[in-house]
Amino acid sequence: TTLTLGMAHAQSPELSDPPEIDGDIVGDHGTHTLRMGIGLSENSPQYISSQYFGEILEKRTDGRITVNVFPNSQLGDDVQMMEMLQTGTLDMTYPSSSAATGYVEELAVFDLPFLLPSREAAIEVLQSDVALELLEGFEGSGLKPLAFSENGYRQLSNSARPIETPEDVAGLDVRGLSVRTMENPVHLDIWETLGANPTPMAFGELFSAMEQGVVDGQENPWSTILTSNFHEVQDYGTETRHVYTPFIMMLSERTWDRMAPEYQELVMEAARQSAEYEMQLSAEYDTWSREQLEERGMQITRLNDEQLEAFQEAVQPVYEKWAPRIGEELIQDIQAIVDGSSE
Ligand code: KDG
Repeated sequence: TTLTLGMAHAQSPELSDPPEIDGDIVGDHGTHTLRMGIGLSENSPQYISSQYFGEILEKRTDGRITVNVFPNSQLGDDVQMMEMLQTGTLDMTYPSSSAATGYVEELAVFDLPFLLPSREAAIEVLQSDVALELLEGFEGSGLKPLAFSENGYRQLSNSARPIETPEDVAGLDVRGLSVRTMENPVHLDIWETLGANPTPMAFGELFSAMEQGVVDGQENPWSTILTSNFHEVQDYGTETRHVYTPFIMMLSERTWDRMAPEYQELVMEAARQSAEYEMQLSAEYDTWSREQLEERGMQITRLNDEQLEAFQEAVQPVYEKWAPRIGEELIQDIQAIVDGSSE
């Protein structure tokens, strides 16, 4: 299929079809039209899987529950949309876990650099009791978390210069790279520790900030860089894979409380199925997006082991600073799962 990526057309990767929607039609407990706001574009795995979520609900309720997905941060940024869920002016949103640390501070564990060495380990962790217990931290916030899925491995892009080492980030004879980060204290710390000038900013403002040179660069997965057309304003990429960010699919508790138990059960099941599908799409998009970016002229640096170790070493102080606040035990629990998954 050909997807229109902003101005550029691109063949999407060979995407897996979503699983068949089977299961009985649930009983008639009234109708709900769920409004869902997300930050990424219509071409993103986040959007495609959110549409599938809506299809499951529509089919299994014979059209009594429908979902309208609003992409491209058009209803607000992650923090604003979570606040809209709390007041009941929006039914669903799908933020990065990094944007939700104001509600559950321990979610910042996922912002620790180089914590999750592989997608397999990341999926194990996200499906573990340790991760699910983190979601219990939303209790009483007005936000009902439904499922984790994959935003993915974050990569650095910029418009100033090729970046191969932490020294390139700091800029010994030129100023440090100005890098947009999510509004998250650990991410700010990572880039400060690397000698950059970090600027926290909502995702929806990022393209124009790069276009106007307000920031030199940003960091997001390749599929986000491609499907948000960042390559139009970014010449250089570096495959740092410095953080693996989860998404959290969430529902307003006010909406949840208005639903019959049978609908609630179906929403949880549909969220789990669509999150699983999103993780599959995100994996299928990852390498393909990097190749597409190179085809569109982005000069991408693939770090060798020595260069990667230099970045891992340079950000070690971030662990020392944040581990006590996030919780040493939680970090050890996650690392135990990571070590177990590599056996
Ligand atoms: O819907 C998710 C986006 O709004 C955002 O969280 C994506 O990783 C992201 C970023 O850099 O803000």
